Amino acid sequence: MYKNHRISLVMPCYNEERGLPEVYRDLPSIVDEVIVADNNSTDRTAEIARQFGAIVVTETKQGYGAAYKTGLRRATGDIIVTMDGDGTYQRNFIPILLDVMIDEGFDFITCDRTGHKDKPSNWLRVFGNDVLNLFIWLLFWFRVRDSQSGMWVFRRWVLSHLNLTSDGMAFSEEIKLEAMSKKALIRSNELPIYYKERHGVSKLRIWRDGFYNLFFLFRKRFGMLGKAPPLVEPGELNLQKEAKA
Ligand SMILES: Nc1nc2c(ncn2[C@@H]2O[C@H](COP(=O)(O)OP(=O)(O)OP(=O)(O)O)[C@@H](O)[C@H]2O)c(=O)[nH]1
Ligand SMILES: [Mg+2]
Repeated sequence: MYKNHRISLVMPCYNEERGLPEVYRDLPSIVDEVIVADNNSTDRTAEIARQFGAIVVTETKQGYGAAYKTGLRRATGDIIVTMDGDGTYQRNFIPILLDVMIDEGFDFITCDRTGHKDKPSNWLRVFGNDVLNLFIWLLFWFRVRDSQSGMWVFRRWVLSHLNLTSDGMAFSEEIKLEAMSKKALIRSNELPIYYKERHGVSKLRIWRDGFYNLFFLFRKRFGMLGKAPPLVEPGELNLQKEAKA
C-alpha cells in the first residue's frame, strides 16, 4: 500500500530467469502484488517468479502486448506499475513516481529513459525511437520523448477507457497514444528515469520491431485496427471515483 492505494506491479516475461532476481533484489515493500505474465518461457522464469511470491499468469500467444494484456487483466491494485522483467527499470523510482501521481493528481505517467543509461545506448535504438516519436507527432499531433518505454504508472480505471489492439511490441506506443490523447479524461505526464543494462538476452528485434511499430502507427491513425475489448470493464469496479477521491 502506498498512501492508501493498493499497488500492482505487472511484468511481461519471456525467458527472464536472469532478470527477475534483479527486479526482486530491491523491490519496495509498498508493492502489494506482482503479476508475471509468462510468455512461453523455456527457462525457469515461472518457477523463479513463484519462489519470489509473484502471481504467475500464462499467455501462450507470443508477444509483448499479448503478455501485457493477460497480466493487466489479472491486476487488482488501484494503481498499476509496469516494467520489463530484465532489471533495466529501476525499482527505487516506484515510490517517487507514485508520489508525483498521487500528490499531483495524475492518472497516467510514462517514463522517459532517453537521457539516462549507465552505458551508451545502441545508436540504432536511439534513432529508431526518435523516428517513432517523430511519426507520433506527425500523425497524432502530440509529443512524447520516449514512445518505446516500458515503464508506466497508472490508475487501474484508466484501462477501461483504452482501445489496446496490439499483441506485439507496438503495445508500448499504443498505450501512450490511447492514454495521452484523452486529455479531458486522463491526466498524463512523461517523467525522466534511469535505465540500466538488462540482465539476460534482449528479445527486441530492432529492424523487425521498428518497422512493425512504424507501420502500426499508420494503421492506428487511419482506423485500420478496429476495437479491442477493454481490459477492465467500466462497470467492474467503481475505481474512478475511488481513485479520484
Ligand atoms: N520482445 C518480446 N518481449 C516479450 C515477449 N513476451 C514477453 N516479453 C517481455 O517484454 C519485455 C520487453 O522485452 P525486452 O527484450 O526487454 O526488450 P527491450 O526492453 O526493448 O530491450 P532491452 O533494452 O534489450 O531490454 C521483457 O520483459 C520480455 O521478457 C515477446 O514475445 N517478445
Ligand atoms: Mg527490456
